[in-house]
Amino acid sequence: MISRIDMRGSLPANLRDVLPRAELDVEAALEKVRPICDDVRHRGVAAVRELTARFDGVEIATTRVPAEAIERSLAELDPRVRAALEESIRRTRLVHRDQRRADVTTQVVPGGTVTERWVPVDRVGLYVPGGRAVYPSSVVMNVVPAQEAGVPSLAVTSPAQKEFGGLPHPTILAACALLGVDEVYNVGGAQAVAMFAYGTEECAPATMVTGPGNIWVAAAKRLLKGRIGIDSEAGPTEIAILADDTADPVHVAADLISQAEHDTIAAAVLVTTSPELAEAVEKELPGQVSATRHSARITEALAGRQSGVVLVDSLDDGLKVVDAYAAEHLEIHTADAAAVAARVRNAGAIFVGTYAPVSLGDYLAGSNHVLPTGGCACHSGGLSVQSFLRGIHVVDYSRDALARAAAHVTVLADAEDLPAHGAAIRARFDWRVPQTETD
Ligand code: HSO
Ligand code: ZN
Repeated sequence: MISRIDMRGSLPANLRDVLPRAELDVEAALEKVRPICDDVRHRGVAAVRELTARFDGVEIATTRVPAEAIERSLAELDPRVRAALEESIRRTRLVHRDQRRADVTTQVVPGGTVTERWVPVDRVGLYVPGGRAVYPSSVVMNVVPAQEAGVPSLAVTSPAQKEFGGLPHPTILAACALLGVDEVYNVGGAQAVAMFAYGTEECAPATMVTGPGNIWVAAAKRLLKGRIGIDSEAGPTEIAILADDTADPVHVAADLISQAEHDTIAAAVLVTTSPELAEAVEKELPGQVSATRHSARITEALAGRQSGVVLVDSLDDGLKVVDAYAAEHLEIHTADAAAVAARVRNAGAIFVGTYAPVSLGDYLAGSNHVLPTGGCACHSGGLSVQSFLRGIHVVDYSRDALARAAAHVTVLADAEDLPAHGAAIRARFDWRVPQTETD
């Protein structure tokens, strides 16, 4: 059901290349997405409506979800789902509120300061997947950090669903209502990203778009970034588990399955020092898989070349492997899991020990579940308040402070053959370079 990769003996030099990983050909999708984005750019809402009919199979009269529909979804929401969403929002808000950075002023020289001022982007479009994956939890994970960053204008979009009369899934609308978001669109796919990038008659352009989506959303983000800010291009979800012989195979199997449930191309990777654990997990998987609803999808994900059980000689090697893999989610099931977790360098999020499974993080840990996939965790972090802020350097120098910098600036400007740069300083001092006093 899941393949094995034996790395005992010595680790391969090209670790990153030999580890199982899904290949998502976003480049190939770019060519298909380009005409879609151009169409939205030139024909606005008419194009969005036609594309929605073509790709989502539903005719929509308008792209903006009416306020009554949002309110109705909340009124009709199962009270248990409402309570769970409210607790998810509360915990996520607690964590993200603490992420807000203070502005920092550095006194560089007497009379010369640089302040880093954190300013939220003006307007964000938040993409929430629909279709097979309907994730109201992703509304929480996108909206809360944007709100805590102080973004003044915020819109959510999620694909039109045929069975809900062309509106997004009602639980998504209800989650928007709980978060106080009243600007919601029933648009999905590449056309949603283009709608936010260019704006339409019904939707003002946004400065940034965030949130996970399918390959078309990822391709549109890649195509339009620059025109619009983006978070990472989300790929299929991944779980890696680093385990030793203290791990419980029942938990390990359950957690691998839990993320394989997302997609036939989701990745589940176990890295272990214990051949006995590997065997026990392999034995445990089929029973748990067949007992669960989406067993066909999960079987495909576990059997795919993106998933596997990796055997290593030592925890040190295991750490090298998980660092090379840079998983979206990494669970640590070892003795002294916290100490092992502290040594990890690359992961979107780390889940420590038996009682912190990824599914807790997906909904209710307080952490964010929009995380880097495809190895991007070696250079990027997950969605956070910081994702919606820009640090603006505010430079404030007095006449004296500039005078004391003038000689160095002109020397460097001349060294770069940019004499007008130096002249801009001299213009303030009767076209002379003031003498630099040594402080
Ligand atoms: N594990 C997914 C997020 C999610 N899980 C939403 C359940 N719902 C990607 O981090
Ligand atoms: Zn999940």
